[in-house]
Amino acid sequence: MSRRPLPALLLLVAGCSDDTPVRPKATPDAPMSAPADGPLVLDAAPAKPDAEARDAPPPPDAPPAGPAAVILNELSPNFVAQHDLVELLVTAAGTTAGIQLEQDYPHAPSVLATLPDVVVAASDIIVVHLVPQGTTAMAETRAKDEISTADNFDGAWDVLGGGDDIMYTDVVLAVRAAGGTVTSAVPFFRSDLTDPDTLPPHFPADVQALIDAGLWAETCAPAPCAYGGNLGAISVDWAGAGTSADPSQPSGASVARAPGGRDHHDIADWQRIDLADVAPFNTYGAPN
Ligand SMILES: [Ca+2]
Ligand SMILES: [Ca+2]
Ligand SMILES: [Ca+2]
Repeated sequence: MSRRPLPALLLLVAGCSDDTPVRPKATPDAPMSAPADGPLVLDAAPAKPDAEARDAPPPPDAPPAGPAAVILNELSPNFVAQHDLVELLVTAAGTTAGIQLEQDYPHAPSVLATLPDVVVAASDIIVVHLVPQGTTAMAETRAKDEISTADNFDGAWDVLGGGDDIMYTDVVLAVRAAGGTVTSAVPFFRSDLTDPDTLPPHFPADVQALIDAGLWAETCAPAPCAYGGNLGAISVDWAGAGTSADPSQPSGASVARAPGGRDHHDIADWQRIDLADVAPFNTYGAPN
């Protein structure tokens, strides 16, 4: 009885040995079928189409449900008739609903603008028109080039701010997320203000508060911050900011973040206003 299965095993062994050479044949056949399957790979795509079908809905249909994040990107606090502009750079896609731009943070924050529900993409640019009455600026919610007026920027989302402008002095501007948290704040400084009577008394403490909160990565010396110290060296000097949006004229000089959206929370994030520079003196509505 046991002898019969033995020959069977031998046959199997023999078969295996016969298959061994078959393997190399299979390997060569693989490449043979590969080119032929090339197009089939595209057909194998039936699996891909499904994947695409899954991905298809998200991009077009699913607007980023979460809140967007923005940082100050370019501005001038000294426009004629208080029609100040504030350019924001989107750092995280989503909706801008409820994001607020404030000044005098944190001792007495006042809202300059509350952004509407606009779904933006990362790297998008938003231009907030403060004190828009008297200008041709109109708000957009569907596309950056939705409305064309003399004051709208085709390359940016135009948003209308409130009736207050930015004080051209030493002041902290902040961005508050819809959830209530201040996500970004920058201390701006006028190096041309020397009369003690013109210096905003709360500014030094505001800057110290930013540093203590981790919103500004500079250090006052001596600490805490005071006008007698290095306040002017660790704040963003916007002395010389222009009075118009004309990019070809010195009157259109803006204070702008470094190209690429550098955001290390220090003065190196910002470019100094240099009126010796040739035009353009600002890049409102476009990358810096
Ligand atoms: Ca102003
Ligand atoms: Ca626009
Ligand atoms: Ca710009």
